[in-house]
Amino acid sequence: MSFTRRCLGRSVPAVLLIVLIACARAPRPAVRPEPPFVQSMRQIVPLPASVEPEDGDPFVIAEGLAIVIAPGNDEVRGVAEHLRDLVAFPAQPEPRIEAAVSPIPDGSIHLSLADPDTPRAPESYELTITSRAVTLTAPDPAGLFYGVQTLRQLLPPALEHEAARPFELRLPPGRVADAPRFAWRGAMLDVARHFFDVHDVKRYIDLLAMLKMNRLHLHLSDDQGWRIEIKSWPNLTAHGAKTEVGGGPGGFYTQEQYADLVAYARARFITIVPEIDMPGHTNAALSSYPELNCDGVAPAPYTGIEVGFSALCVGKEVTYTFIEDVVTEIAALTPGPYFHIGGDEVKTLTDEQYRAFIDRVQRIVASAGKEAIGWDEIAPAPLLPATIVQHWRPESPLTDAVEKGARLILSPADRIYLDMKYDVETPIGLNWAAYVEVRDAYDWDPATLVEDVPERTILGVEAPLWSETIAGIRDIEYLAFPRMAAVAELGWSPAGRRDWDGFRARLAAQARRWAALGINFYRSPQVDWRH
Ligand code: TNX
Repeated sequence: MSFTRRCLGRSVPAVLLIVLIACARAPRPAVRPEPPFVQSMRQIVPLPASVEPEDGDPFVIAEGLAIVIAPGNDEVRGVAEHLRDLVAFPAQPEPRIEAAVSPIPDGSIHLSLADPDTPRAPESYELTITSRAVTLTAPDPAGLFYGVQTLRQLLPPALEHEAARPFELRLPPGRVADAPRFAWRGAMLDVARHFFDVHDVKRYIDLLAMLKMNRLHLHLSDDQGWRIEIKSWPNLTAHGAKTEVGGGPGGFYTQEQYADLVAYARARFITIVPEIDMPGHTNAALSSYPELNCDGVAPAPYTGIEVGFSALCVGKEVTYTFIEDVVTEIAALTPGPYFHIGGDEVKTLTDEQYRAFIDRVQRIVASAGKEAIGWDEIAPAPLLPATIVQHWRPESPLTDAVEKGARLILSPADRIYLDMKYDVETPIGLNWAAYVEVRDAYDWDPATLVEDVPERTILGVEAPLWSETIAGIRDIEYLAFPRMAAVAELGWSPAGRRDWDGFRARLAAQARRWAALGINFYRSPQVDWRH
């Protein structure tokens, strides 16, 4: 029997076989190189404050491209290198980075810090593209970095493939003037319920940076595992890191690895916010050190997903020695100004005990030179002026926090908890707060979410990704994308300019780039991904 018949089965009629064989032998059309393709300026996510596309010729990135910068600023050079790596053609000379020359030579990309005497919003940028040159100006290196992220979305998606690119890179002419709405555009990753290694966290950082996000909050401890080396309390990792939900091997970051993550994020203008959750969510610590328990008996490690059963012994002095050591060691590795103390879901303490504990721990954090952040349960406790409250429970009252002058981060669980399933079919995730489709994540306004909370008290938004049900970067990507793009836009774009239909269309235009990057994103039926 012929190969074709064996493969297709005995019942294939002979006529059909002839047609199939003829087609297989027909000469193929010559492979044509991809035509030079120019992206639209109207597809940028998050939506810029102002976009003015122009008619005219594109800017062509040719061999020998120069990226021109003012000398003497390492962060600006870092941004130029990031851009160079993005546009470098494999197997061709790298674009040059040159010290500023005047006038700017034709065919170059010019990055410059704006004159400090002209006031501009922090992290803002202005980008002008003509067929002659690209100029990007910002008041700070972060703004330049965000301008480069905009440039990235104006380059062909195929650029993201690591293979050689046989076509020119073209940028559409026009002007973008842009600035973020909120200072806090955050994501939180729970590395405690399941552990994610340095490689996975760096990948997450790369994806956040692309969306102009600027905070990554790491939930470093919980009942199921302790994830950062503390040299003065070594059993936290020798014992407390070896578990995770479902009984997997767990893991932890050495202090060197944590410092490496902090530096990697910083080079992408992302501040790491470390969280040690307390007094609850502490079974891993309690299991590692019997003296932290009121009865002096260490509980067994925990690999389930219940919450609220554990608490540090708030009446013992050793508890505060422990906290001071932990906070001091982590603070020393963390250049960012924040330290998250958790404070959520404590079911075994009286209100009085809880409030006294939160009061004392904020002072420890302040002595280590950091501003404390806590989940919204801390609102009724005495708060230091610098303390930030993170809203998460859809019904939680925030008047307490606002009256005390606290700044707020908004993470409403029924809108931007990325561990919520999209719908009943979603194979991973939880649904205690809601099913959260892309539109639910996008279609609300931070300024009107909670009554009587003025916009000036809102630092911004943050999307937590709890990891009870997820185990690797593919799961992270599936739950985070596309909803992270919605969160980025809530945090970045002016309220009056954005709407669901516009977002939906711009989101669809991201699909090719995300696919080229290998992102395992959820193809929500709410978005027409073919565009
Ligand atoms: C609530 S949000 C928690 C977490 C869980 C999460 C699951 C918060 C402060 N506490 O401990 O992982 O729900 O969605």
